[in-house]
Amino acid sequence: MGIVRISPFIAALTAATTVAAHGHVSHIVIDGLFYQGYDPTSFPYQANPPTVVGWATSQTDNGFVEPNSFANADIICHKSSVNAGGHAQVAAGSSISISWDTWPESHKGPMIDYLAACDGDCESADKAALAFFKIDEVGLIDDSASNGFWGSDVLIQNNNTWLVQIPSNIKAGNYVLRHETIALHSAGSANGAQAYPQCINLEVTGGGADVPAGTLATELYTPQDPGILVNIYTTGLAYTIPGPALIAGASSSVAQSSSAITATGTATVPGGGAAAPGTTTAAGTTTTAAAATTTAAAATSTAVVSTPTTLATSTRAAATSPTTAATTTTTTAAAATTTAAAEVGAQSLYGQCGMDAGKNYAGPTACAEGTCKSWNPYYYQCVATA
Ligand SMILES: *[C@@H]1O[C@H](CO)[C@@H](O)[C@H](O)[C@H]1NC(C)=O
Ligand SMILES: [Cu+2]
Repeated sequence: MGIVRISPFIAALTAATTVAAHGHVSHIVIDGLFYQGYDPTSFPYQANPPTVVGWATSQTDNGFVEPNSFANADIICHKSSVNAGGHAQVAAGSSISISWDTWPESHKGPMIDYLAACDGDCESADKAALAFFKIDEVGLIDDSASNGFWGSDVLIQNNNTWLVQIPSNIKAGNYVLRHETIALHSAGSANGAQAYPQCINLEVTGGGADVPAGTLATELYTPQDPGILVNIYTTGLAYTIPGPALIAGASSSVAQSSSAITATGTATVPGGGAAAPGTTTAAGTTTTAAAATTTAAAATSTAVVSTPTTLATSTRAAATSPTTAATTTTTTAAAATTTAAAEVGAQSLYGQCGMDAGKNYAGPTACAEGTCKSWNPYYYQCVATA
């Protein structure tokens, strides 16, 4: 039993449950291709919302699924979810960058990712039959930080972006990616945890032979799980991430970093072809290199494909067609990275640091405050010096 940490912020944190502060996955990036997600705050109001890779939900308030609903269908892919109309392709072994529009710091908790194989197209899969297997998880990283330093804090520090690797050993095919954070700021009370599942349709190419066993989403968690009913405002907390164990071949987490956007991909619809209505089909380029380290927006293109068999090639070819623009932007981004690395030699407390912190990490290496500590080969962090 831990000692209750003195925190003047608890009251404020508990009150900070205004719906405006919550978020959703706004987009994903795969190999530089930007794919729009489902925006629950605007698409439900549109007569003809775009076909995207993210599942539709009815939670227009960016809300959550409560533990009392963990055995109901809402826990699968959020409230009243409906299959996404399209999917994105990703090679097994590659990483997907998942961006939330925002995330409140008070909503601390684990980051968890699952995949479920679809029997056929994920666009028409029966969500109640999806069996999810876990491919990454990050819970409580450091209990010495005030109220703990969690997977959700890593998300926030990485520009509200989470990088997840698709295991290289799973069989090629169609999968629903179930990306989730569970906010634990009120989880000390029964039914106080908040699950925010977000689903994306993927077509995994390459891969191995593994067909991991999965768990129905309605059986992933119970309201009494030690990782669900838990008071995080204690010291000495040993947090148990809920859900099944990671599958063989999955790493608990890969180096978190931003992914440079080089082009806009379009959700591929079953039978081949780019999603048409509502999607951006601008042929022009919008070059806006971000000032900060690793992200640069670049060319916009629309993948147009004709047959299912040539999907991969066609999509990739179309995506890389604005060669000049992409090249130009890459140069700009590289320059920006160099500048940033040169001028930011100091990371703030709890920020990511370290020379070897990750192959993709290009941020500050030293700490302005605290000491740079290695949590794992991929994540170094500035922690308070004892
Ligand atoms: C952070 O994310 C926003 C929204 O996705 C993006 O516009 C911005 O360029 C990103 N910043 C960095 C430093 O990656
Ligand atoms: Cu909240």
